Amino acid sequence: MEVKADIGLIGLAVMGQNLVLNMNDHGYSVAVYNRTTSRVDEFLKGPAEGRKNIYGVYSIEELVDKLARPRKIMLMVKAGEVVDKLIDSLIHHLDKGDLIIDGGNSHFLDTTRRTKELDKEGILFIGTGVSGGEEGARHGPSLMPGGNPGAWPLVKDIFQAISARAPDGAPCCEWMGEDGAGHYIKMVHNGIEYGDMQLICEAYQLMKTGLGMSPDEMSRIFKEWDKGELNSFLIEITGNILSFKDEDGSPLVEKILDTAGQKGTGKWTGISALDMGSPVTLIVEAVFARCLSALKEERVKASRILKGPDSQFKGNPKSFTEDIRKALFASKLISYAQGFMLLREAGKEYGWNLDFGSIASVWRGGCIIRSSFLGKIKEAFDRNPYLQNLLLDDYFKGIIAEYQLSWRKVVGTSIELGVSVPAFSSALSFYDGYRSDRLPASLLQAQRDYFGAHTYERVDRPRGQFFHTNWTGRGGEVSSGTYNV
Ligand code: NBP
Repeated sequence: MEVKADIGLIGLAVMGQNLVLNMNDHGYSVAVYNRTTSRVDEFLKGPAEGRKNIYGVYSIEELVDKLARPRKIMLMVKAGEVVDKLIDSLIHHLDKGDLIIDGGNSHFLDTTRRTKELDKEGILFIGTGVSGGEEGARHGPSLMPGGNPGAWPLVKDIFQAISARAPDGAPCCEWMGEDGAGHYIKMVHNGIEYGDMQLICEAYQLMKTGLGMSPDEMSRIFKEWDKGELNSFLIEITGNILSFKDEDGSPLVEKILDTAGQKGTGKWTGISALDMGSPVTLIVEAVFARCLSALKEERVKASRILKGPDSQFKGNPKSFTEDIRKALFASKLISYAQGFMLLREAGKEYGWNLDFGSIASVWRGGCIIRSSFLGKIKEAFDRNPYLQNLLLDDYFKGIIAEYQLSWRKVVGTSIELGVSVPAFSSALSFYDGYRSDRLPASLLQAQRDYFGAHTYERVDRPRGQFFHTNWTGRGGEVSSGTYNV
């Protein structure tokens, strides 16, 4: 009898190839297919050479035929239309109960649509976040699967076997929730990654322009920070990047053009936050900081025209460096608090029963934002799964209380020096807004009612009663129900 493969994979680019090798390392047999079929041969003769149980196939029909039932087929292809086209060409060959998994960076609403459409055909669907890039795919990614819950038992063993392990040995892969939940959580992961990177860059900029430190000095500082509570993949690689030398022996980082690229998941996170009215200020600032960096020519021109203060710091550099570390940690905490606020809103909006401790747990290893800090977040949600906001957890509350003077000093000093720190400062502003029992929105509501008769609620009347005032004596008494500015 012909031997059948445990799982099929379509898309032998960098992610697909490495996932296949990873699955094979864990004893799974994999049938592999790629649109450009020469890539199948290149893979079999290259990275997969000498391995047993990796089978190259050259058509969709051959792939389907090679799989044990219920069939499991993972797509690792470019996100978007390609995924729909592949699903269309697959479903005619599949039987009820077979499973398609999309491991690309698909938009969560596409995943929700695909899950529902395929469910009608009796085909199971999973949209899974895969984080950790090439290295993660090869040796253990963080996996965030969501979709049709009936599909999870079919791949749980494979997925948990190939995923990264957290420091306590737990697999960095758990079922995230229905429909697009897995891809949503991966999107927020990427948004948080934008925030983490921007915060690190602001610390770097302050040390560089404010304190006049060399890349080697900064590298030592980041390596030192990596030994403490900031311990994380991104801090670690920043330490390595800063000490990396170009061929002529000078720091490579100084030769890299300061215009940041982006692929869109940070922007998607911001759009989702705006859609749901969730104040995820730090991630959005991080996206805008990349946009501002991209205006290189305009900035160079403006730098010759627009004047700022002297950017040289005059105080004690050693204690200010420690202040920067504390500002970075406190701001990071705000970023994660906002990220989990967004997840809570999304859970309500889309009807997902999200387990926040589990989300923090699967991010502890394999992915770009992996850090010791995520262990603390998991512990906070373990202590109280209904925790409304991470800032209210005793551990995090204590950190902010202890660090906020340094944080304020860093933001204030940056403003005095004219160093742009949008993430540090928006994090602090969010903190001050969140802890305010009265915001100037009272005045704002008055303005809205003044010019547009939008009405307001009063502190001395029950919620839900709306009032309109004829502010000028000229307007009428009619309030607006539709005109919203
Ligand atoms: P790419 O995103 O570069 O996609 C290349 C693959 O898509 C190739 O196998 C290509 O086949 C296939 N493909 C294309 Br393009 N159009 C196709 C079509 N019409 N029909 C069938 N196949 C088609 O590969 P990747 O960087 O390995 O990423 C794969 C997925 O994983 C993406 O969604 C990506 O966003 C996501 N992801 C990537 C990373 C990362 O670090 N790279 C990390 C996490 C997630 P061909 O060889 O015939 O052109």
